[in-house]
Formats: sequence, structure tokens, C-alpha cells
Amino acid sequence: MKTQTIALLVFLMVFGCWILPAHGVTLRSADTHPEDYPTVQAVKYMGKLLAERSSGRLTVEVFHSRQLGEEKETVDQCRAGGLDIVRLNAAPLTDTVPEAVIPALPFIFRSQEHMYKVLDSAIGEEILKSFEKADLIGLAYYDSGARCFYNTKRKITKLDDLKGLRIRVQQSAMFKAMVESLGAVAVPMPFGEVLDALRVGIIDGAENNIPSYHSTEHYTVAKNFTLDGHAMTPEILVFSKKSWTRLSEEDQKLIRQAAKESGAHMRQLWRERELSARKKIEEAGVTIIDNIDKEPFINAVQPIYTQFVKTPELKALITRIQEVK
Ligand code: GTR
Repeated sequence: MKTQTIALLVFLMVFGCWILPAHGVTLRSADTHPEDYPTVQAVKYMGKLLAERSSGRLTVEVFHSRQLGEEKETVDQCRAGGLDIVRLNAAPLTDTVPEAVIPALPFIFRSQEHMYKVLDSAIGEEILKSFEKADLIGLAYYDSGARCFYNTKRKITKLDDLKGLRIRVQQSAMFKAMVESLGAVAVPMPFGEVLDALRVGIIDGAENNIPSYHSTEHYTVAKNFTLDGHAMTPEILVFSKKSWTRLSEEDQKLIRQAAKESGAHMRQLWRERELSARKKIEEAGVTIIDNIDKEPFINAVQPIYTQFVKTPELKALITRIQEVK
């Protein structure tokens, strides 16, 4: 028995490199949302595809629910190579990558269909590519619906109702300026601090899509929700450029492909989540104000385009987006 064991050990030492699977790679990924949220589920789906296609060599571990910090922190870790993947909204990158401003601009997309067409086109690819300036490889877009205002104070049925309300915004100069152009007081703040800030009254409201409004429990405090849809800022999936360059070309291809497929999968999850979240907030007594006149909102934000879209290249991107039918 003992001789057999020694013989087996010697065999493994000599031939081990052929008979044992090649060294596996676990890609570490961060997300601010809870585990059942569509973005987290989509990254898990991408991990499943990768594991299948690499026979278990490439796997993805998703740290959801802000386990590794707020979006700004995790994206910085990713840029430094301490984290492989981050799923975040484009807004927190608008201060670093000028192109990230474009899909985050107020009322840039005419509809969800228009947004899909733009993001799926060469324009979308160019914007993804621009993240390399921030040491990030842009892999895919995920849905984020339409961002809308909600607050604890009053029903917003017209532009004037926003006046003076203290509205939390993402940490982005563009978002701050946008909310100010609409007459409110913009308060930049990390996502995870918003619920308490609403509860104690540091802020009167915030803006987000219905699934986030629901999953964060903001709806339990700020019950006036207006479907104004001022921004359709997409979610993006980025990979650390530092980790990327250590991967083989073949693995890079596998990852790009799985990421794209997770984007398509996410659209389905998102549609279901928008419906179920809306049902839940309505059951909880939230007043959803629909059919407002958006024209005054659209006019009020025009200076944002002049302020944040300065170069001919960025201006050309806007024209191309507007030309997408
Ligand atoms: C959500 C988005 C998050 C985060 C959040 C926020 O819609 O999915 O990644 O950016 O908004 O408002 O901070």
C-alpha cells in the first residue's frame, strides 16, 4: 500500500502537469446591488458561460451588495488591478472619461429602442473603447431603465415643483449640474448612504430607476415618484486593463463573448424586474405620476450639452446618436 502511494506520488510529480487541469483563474467582480438584482445575476450568468466554455478553468466570483465598497471605490480598485471586473453605472465615470458623459446626458435617447440601437452600434463600441483611457476594458452594457425623480415632500407634476428640493445625485459633475439646471439643489452622495439621508431629512429626494428605487427601500420613505425619465444612463461592465493584459488572447475572446451574451440575457431579466418592482411599489402605496409634460424639463437641461460636450469628437457622437432612427 505504502509503495503504491509513493509510486502514485512520483507519477503525479512527473506527469502531474499533463493529467491535472491547468491552473484555474477566478475573476473577482464587484457590484453595489443585492444578489437577486439583474446586474448581479447577469455577471453570474457570464461566469457560468465562461466556466462551461473553459472547462472550469475560468470562473467569476461576484461580490455583490457593496461588499467591496461603493462604486467609486471599486472602480478605482479595478483601475489599479486589485479587482478584475466591476459592474457600474456610467455616471461615476463621467468625471474621468469625457465619452462616458454622452450616454448619461439628459434626454439623449428618445426611447428604450433608440438606446438599444445606439448601444448595439459602432457608437456604443466606441464609447466602450474610450474607457481604456481610465485603464478599463469596456466589455458590455447592461440596462438601467429610465432615471426619475422621487421625494418625501410633494408630488412633482411640473418643472417648478422641483424647485429648491434637495436631491441626491451620483458622484458626477454632469449629474450635479443637470439637477441644478432643473431648479433643485443637487447633493452628490454614494448610493449606500441615500436611505439614511432620506430618513433623517438631509435630502428630500433622489433619482433612479424603479428597480433601484425598490431594492434600496427608498420607496418606503420617499413616496412621490414621477416618471419623468430624464436620463437612461446605461450600466457598464468593465475589466481591469492591468489584469486583462495578463490573459491569453484566447481567454480575452472568451470573456468578451460571454460578457456580450450576458448583456442580451440581462435585457430579459431587466424587463421582468421593472414589472415586478413597479407592482411592489404600487402595492406599498407609492404615487406614480405619469404623463407629465417633459418639454420644460428638456428645455431646462440644454445648457448641460454646451457645458459638457465641448470637443468636435463629442459633438459628432451626439449628432450620430440623434441620426440613429
Ligand atoms: C443605479 C445603478 C447603480 C448606481 C445607482 C446610484 O441605477 O444601477 O450602479 O449607480 O444607480 O444612483 O448610485
